[in-house]
Amino acid sequence: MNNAQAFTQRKKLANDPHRPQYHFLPPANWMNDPNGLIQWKGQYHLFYQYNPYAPVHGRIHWGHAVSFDLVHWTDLPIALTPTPGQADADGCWSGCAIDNHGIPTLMYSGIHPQRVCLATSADDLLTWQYYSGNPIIAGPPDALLAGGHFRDPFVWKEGNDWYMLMGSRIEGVGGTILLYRSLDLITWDYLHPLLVGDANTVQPVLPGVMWECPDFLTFGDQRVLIFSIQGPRDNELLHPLYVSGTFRDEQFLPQAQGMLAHGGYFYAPQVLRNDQGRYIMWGWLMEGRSNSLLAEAGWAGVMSLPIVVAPLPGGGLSLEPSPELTSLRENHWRYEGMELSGTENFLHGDIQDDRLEILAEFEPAQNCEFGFTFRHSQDDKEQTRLVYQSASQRVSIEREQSSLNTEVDRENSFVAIEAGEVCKLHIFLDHSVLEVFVNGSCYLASRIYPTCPDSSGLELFVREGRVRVRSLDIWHLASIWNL
Ligand code: DQQ
Repeated sequence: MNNAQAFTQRKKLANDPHRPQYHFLPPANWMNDPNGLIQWKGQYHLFYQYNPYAPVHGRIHWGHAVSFDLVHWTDLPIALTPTPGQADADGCWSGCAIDNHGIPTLMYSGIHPQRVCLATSADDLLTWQYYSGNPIIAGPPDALLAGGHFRDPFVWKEGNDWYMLMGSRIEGVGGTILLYRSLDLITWDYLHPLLVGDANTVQPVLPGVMWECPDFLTFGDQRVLIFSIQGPRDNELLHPLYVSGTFRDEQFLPQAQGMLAHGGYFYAPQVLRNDQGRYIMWGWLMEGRSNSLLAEAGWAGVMSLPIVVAPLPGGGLSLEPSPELTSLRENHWRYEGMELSGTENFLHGDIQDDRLEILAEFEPAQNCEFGFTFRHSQDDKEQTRLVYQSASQRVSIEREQSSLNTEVDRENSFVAIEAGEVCKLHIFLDHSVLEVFVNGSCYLASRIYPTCPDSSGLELFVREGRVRVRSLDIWHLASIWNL
């Protein structure tokens, strides 16, 4: 697909009220995982799992886009296409990009069976040549009984050695991430599992029957392993986890762990280390609506906002929206020092907007519940609430009234937060996407599909007790597409 065709597809879908306007998503049809994130000669390259022919997961290609600023993206030609008769004939599944002494190299998954493939570029990532010896690894080590699950290579270099992590499973035990080593990226030695889960665990410590999409971050001596978890039901995508620890003598010693994202829609993240050493993460925001609605819409899947990941003392992670996003800010409303109690809407000026950023610091009193409603219709029938509840120490997204359409998800979700004097919410609403950063360390994402043309109201409410608003900034955000 060339740029003019991509533009035509984007323009055709531009007026869909559910289609996000400042998130990356493909020109049309299906997208899932981010792949091969890399900064090359200053530009950010984003590849993604892509079915260019229909809004369903089919014969997967690698789509490709590029950005100078992490915010605005330009479509580039499809990078990888399944090649008949080759190891990736049925699909080019997830993988990574590396700089092999100046040669841009993709390592990705062929399927049926799952195996590792390699491609290189001689024109700064624009076109890709498949390695003639593909697959470079034909499948998981026999002894593991991985049931053929062996995908999503993540590769990095330490000294003279290349290391590779593979998503896999051990039958009857749980998910696992396998460790390999190589000197030339072509011949690989299997070492051992880097980490093994327990699918039968009562406490959800390291759950899941299959782990996919590994990534490994280095913060000095601290390492952070990231992967996404499949549940026991067929194709059940649960959520990504992180495990912090150390990596010595090719062994990973876990020290702390946590959920990378809450809400059930953010999956298969990858992290890019930019030239300044900053780690920036994107994940796939899944859809929450029926296949017939997706077919009608003609598109499925959105990339999350770029999220800056940094270490916290004790092994936790700080998660904040990338500061580059501030370039999207347009109309601004500001409130400060307000004491709120009672039942009115405290935002004056009747803000009607489905493309917003909100940055708010609250001082909640004991036993209070307050929050925002988004995409609120004039008759109150449609609305989505983001609620802070001090008694349960939760921030929830209440979706039961988010849409009058019964073919879309409307369950609630929440994240448990630590008690504190201040609750900081950083919220991004982009049509059907709602992303919330709580206190700089929790990230919650959801999807909403209101139906009424006037479902665009924003309100601030208190439904129990009282709260002080230290500061509240609201911006309308620009679209990133010139359509
Ligand atoms: N999706 C890809 C796989 C990956 C899974 C296929 C995660 O490579 O394991 O599109 O969403």
